[in-house]
Amino acid sequence: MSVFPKNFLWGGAVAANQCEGAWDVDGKGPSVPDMCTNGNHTTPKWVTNHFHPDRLYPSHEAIDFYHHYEEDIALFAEMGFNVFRLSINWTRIFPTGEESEPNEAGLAFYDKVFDCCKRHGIEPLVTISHYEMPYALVEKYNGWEGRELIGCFENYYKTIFARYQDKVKYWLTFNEINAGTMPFGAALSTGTVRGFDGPIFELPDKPQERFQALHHQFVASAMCVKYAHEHYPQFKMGNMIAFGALYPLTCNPADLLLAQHSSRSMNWYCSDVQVRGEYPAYAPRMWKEMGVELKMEPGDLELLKEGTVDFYTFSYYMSNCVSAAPEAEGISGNVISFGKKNPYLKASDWGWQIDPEGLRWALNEIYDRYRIPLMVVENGLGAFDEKGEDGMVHDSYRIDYLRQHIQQMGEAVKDGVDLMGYTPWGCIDLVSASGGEMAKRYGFIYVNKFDDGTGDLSRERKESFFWYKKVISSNGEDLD
Ligand code: BGP
Repeated sequence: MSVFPKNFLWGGAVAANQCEGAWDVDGKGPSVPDMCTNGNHTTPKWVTNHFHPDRLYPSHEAIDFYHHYEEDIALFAEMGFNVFRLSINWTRIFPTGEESEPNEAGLAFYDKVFDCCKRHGIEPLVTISHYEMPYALVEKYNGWEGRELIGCFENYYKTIFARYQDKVKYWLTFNEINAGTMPFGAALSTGTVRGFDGPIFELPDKPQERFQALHHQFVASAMCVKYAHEHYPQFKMGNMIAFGALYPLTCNPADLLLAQHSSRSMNWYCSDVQVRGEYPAYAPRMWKEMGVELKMEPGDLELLKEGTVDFYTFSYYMSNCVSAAPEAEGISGNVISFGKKNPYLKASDWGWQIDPEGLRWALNEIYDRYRIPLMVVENGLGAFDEKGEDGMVHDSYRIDYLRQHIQQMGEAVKDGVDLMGYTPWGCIDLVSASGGEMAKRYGFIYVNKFDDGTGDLSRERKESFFWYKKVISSNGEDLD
């Protein structure tokens, strides 16, 4: 007997900016990722303020989901997906974020995508803002640092809610909103990168800007949830957090306190606001120690209370250790791996420490804290894939990773966690968010597209495709 509920949502996840391409087609405007160059395993991507003619901008074509969505969704259906997490590209609907009328061609595209999902019996789960705000709003307001963004976002969600009210039921406001608590989040999430032109690692760390921007995102998210509850009672509104399981490296109480502090600032700060509807008790000291002074307007705190989410979603890839001892060995990796080496775990080629049991732990921690339904909306192994002699990618390493994580989700369900579904990341190969590369692949479906921009974009089933199909058809029981 499967431990997963009968109506469990099984599927996969993508983001518009990482898969669609067609960056300037049918009236779309440039977004922040459209201004980012490619990078690779060792060289960071750049965030640019103008196009460098000698550089490659991977979002411009990506895997061209814009023109391949029918084929791709048919492949998802073949695996048995009953949910597909995708995002709407804000700049297809409002190219600069401030038009008075939406771009009809952009709206029509998502009509076609949602209709296609429906034909295949797939429920869309839509992220309203997944790392792709209009670049024009960066230039004008320094992204979400500007309070004006709340109004721009309001026009955007009201437009898409009205248009897709009969096609979409599950919505997430901001992807990995807690990215804004970390320096790289300035480029990925808060858009506080006005004028910056350089490697993502060299972004200046400006907590004041990021935390002010986060406040605006919290208010915008709460307004959006409140509006949805009032006008579209059939909608289910979720948040989305990049959950990093953080362990004290040793039993030294100093490590324990540091782990608690880091987990608050990275994991709980944003979801405490979005689920409980208020800033946590530890927030004022955190702001003070970072030199942050938040500007709030009357009514903001009430709004946060009125716009709490119905379900909590998160990405989970790895765990990390923290240590108060500066000499403890760190882990190498890219922009979002940090912390200390866990001697009990192995890491991916990108330094992400693989920890399936950490997922069970995370699910229990989150559910104990909030007691609302949870969903794992990203999880997976970014790896170099090679085709075998038979022309197929035999990605047993990816199957192992996913199998172990699904087993641990099952344990969490047995522990009593209310888990709605699972959408592993990058169900079809796409551009990596942190590295801007194709070589870091997550998919069940291989896409012939490479870091130098070449490739005919053809799609091929990997071994994991057939494995995941079996997992879904057995409702998570058959993991062999
Ligand atoms: C999350 C993002 C995704 C995604 C994923 C994998 O942070 O929500 O957009 O890309 O991580 O990360 P990466 O692409 O850097 O491997």
